Amino acid sequence: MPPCWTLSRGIFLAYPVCEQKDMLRIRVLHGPNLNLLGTREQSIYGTLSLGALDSAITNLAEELAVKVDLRQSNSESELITWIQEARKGYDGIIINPAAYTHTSIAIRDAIAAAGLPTVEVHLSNIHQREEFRRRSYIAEVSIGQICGLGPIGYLLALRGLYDHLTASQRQKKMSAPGTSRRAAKGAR
Ligand code: CA2
Repeated sequence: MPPCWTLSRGIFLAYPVCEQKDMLRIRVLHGPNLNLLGTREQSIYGTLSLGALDSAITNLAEELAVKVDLRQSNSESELITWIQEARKGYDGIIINPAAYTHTSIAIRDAIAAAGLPTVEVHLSNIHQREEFRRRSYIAEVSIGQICGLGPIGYLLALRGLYDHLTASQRQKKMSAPGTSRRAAKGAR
């Protein structure tokens, strides 16, 4: 984390931007077998390892001053627990549920219950492959789905979710009682 400090109301705060109270927090979840990225099936999933993909996501998150929490699991139950827990302390979710995309009503229900803006990501184009991959239980509870663009899809998801969340933050500030349009923009 680069040493980055924040200026608030004319005072330099003595903690890094990554600990700012109002910093957006996004949980990024990778589903089953994605720990194998870069080792097999490179013609479908590419050559990048999961570690390298996570580093690219972390770099962009730092650029956007967003806190990301990255996790991978082969267990449906663990993914569900992480989605449920995200309700406390996270603003949004990016998820590649991998094969659970096409089978898991439980993950779908967990996302719906968490009520957090969620973006579904797939490395491959699930609509261009076997018939069974076209069905996503996750799409209906997501604000968007990105597929077929490889690892860049995660970065686009992060930018898209960031835009979505900052737009809602701005809207909340504008509609807060006693907040005029000018005041919400920070005008004196
Ligand atoms: O394209 C995607 O990202 C998928 O979510 C990947 C899943 C697949 O079941 C979905 O239909 C689409 C599979 C992940 C398996 O990842 C591997 C990576 C390297 C080697 C073997 C498997």
